[in-house]
Amino acid sequence: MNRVLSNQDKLIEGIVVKAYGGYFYVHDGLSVRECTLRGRLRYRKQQVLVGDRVLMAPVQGGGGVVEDVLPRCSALIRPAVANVDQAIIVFSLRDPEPNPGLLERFLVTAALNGIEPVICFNKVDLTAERQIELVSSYRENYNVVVTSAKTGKGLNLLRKTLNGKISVFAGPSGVGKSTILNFLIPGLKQKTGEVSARLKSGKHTTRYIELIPLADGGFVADTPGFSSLDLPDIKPEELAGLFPDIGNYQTSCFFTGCLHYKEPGCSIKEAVEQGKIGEARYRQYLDFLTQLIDRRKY
Ligand SMILES: Nc1nc2c(ncn2[C@@H]2O[C@H](COP(=O)(O)OP(=O)(O)O)[C@@H](O)[C@H]2O)c(=O)[nH]1
Ligand SMILES: [Mg+2]
Ligand SMILES: [Zn+2]
Repeated sequence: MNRVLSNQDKLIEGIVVKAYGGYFYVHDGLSVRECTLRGRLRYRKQQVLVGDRVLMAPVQGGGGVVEDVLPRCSALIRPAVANVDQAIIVFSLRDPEPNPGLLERFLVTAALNGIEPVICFNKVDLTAERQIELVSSYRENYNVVVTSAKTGKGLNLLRKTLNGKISVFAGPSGVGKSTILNFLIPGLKQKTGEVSARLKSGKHTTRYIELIPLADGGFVADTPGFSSLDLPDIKPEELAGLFPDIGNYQTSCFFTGCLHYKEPGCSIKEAVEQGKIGEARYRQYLDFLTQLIDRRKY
């Protein structure tokens, strides 16, 4: 079979790990090349983001030209990273105490962005008996890792979870995100134990996001993605699909616009009554649902 030779044959696939000063730094599995963009890419509405998988024409001397951007699987807005596979949502079991409402907002936000959430319960060295129940309740529906950045417990499992994927860390401040990242990425030296005064005052610091390659493959965004957040703008009828335990319970009332609230004969309410869907999760669902409905009234 005759194949038409073209420039495409010389292109190398890589991933943008940093964008800075008009250059795009592309990791091709072996090295990082400083690349410019082919002209037509510069004028696209959709910017090339860190995390984008690209086709690059290498240039002698180690540089390259980005010729094409491969289709994105996802794009986060803050931080602006494309193709994030998973969000490691870190909460400490103590100091500070976990805030389930905030955790649920992270989970729903990740689902909305098409990003797989992994819950990391840190500071297990400080844990009290009563929190074991909390951990196991999330285990039913989510990938959960229990860690201590102090004793090292669970961190190898966390490392395996990051393998081959693009991950961002998220979670409130003080839970141990930086300590964990420092452990996983030798030489990173993130500041720990202090709450940034600038972040507290609500100002955004200009920060260049960078993907750090992990020794076993995969990348971690060098800065925690988001630390506190509002419930995103979700259509009330789409909310149930973002709760895996409720959304996986695909039954007839999903096709009739049922909000699983006051509707008679709702099969989700039935499942809750029969103990097939956890009551706390259902209450959380109703709490978010009423917030979303209230928003639409104004
Ligand atoms: N006991 C205990 N302390 C931890 C653990 N992980 C982090 N810390 C401490 O918690 C504080 C906040 O950690 P930091 O990594 O800065 O949290 P971040 O705000 O989420 O980045 C620091 O004083 C850490 O030493 C842990 O697993 N156990
Ligand atoms: Mg930190
Ligand atoms: Zn229903």
